[in-house]
Amino acid sequence: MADKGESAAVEAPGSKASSSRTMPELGVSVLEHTAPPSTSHPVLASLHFGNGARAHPGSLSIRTCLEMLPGSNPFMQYWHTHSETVQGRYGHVCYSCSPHLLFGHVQLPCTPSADFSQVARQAYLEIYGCLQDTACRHLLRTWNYFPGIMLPCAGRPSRYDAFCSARKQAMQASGITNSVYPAATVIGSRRDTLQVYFLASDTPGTAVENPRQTSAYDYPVVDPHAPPLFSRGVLKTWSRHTHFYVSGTASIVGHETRHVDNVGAQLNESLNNVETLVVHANDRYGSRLNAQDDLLYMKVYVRHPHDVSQINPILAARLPGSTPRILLRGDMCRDDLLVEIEALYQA
Ligand code: 3EB
Repeated sequence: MADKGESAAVEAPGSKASSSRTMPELGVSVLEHTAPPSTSHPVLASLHFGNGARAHPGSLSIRTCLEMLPGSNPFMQYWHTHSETVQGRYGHVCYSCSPHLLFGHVQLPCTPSADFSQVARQAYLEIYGCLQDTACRHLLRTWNYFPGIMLPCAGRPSRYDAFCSARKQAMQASGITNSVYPAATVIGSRRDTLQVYFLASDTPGTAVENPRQTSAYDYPVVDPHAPPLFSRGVLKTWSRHTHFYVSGTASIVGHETRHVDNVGAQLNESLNNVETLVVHANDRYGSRLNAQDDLLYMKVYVRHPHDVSQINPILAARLPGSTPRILLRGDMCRDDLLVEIEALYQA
């Protein structure tokens, strides 16, 4: 495995002679929020968006702390597996796991006056502690939401910068050295909590970087103590599915923001970035993902709610009509970004 960054070219996912005995299964169903899960398989976790969504009893149930905007199909995501799941707690982390898979959730109070660096460090120390405790050591995907993302923070330019530093410190303190960085989303919320939820496994995924974008961990002129340690995408083969977890993706080409003050052009550039990433995953790692047909959902984070009138027609033009999408109000980690997207591909 590469020490950091994009994984070395490997045999095609799925071509390995791994028996299904050793290969766990993870599938995701996206359903209208009132419908019950259509599978008899154990539910690892369910995710809810918007206020009307209901919790699913008997598994980890997570409600995203961001406001849903018009143009969303309200939906729930059920992450299901083949083996029985158990629920547990590690510090403030609530998790659901099977022997090979873990979905976790941590929420810590985070007021405007909170020592944010300390809160973020605690969250990630507990996450890595939880992973070591359960032997699902490989973080595949994280979602991170907290208030005041661009607020100056204890000598650092922003809480985002402090978050990157705290994440790295916790990683080092936990002895994580040769890890594939997870795919990640980091978005500013309007709630007084740091919310992190995450997927981990006992086997690593494959990191995929975007040829159109500088790898975030190699961005120039960032504080060497606070690099954004995430992969553009993580590819993971389960026994029956291939998943491609696409990180929060914005209108950044190379390392520079494009289309300042033009939300429509930013969205189109972000969609171009995701499509390029899928093509690159296929070319380099042998996945056979269709950028349209295998898109399970797209999430769109919007800084200014009034921009949805420009965003929805572009989504209608570029995504299949049946693809669930959800628009959430959130702030990006650069002042000049107006929109950011993330995707989950399942084949
Ligand atoms: C970017 O491309 C936009 O710090 O984990 C997107 C996804 C962004 C994840 C992170 C940051 C992170 O740099 C910002």
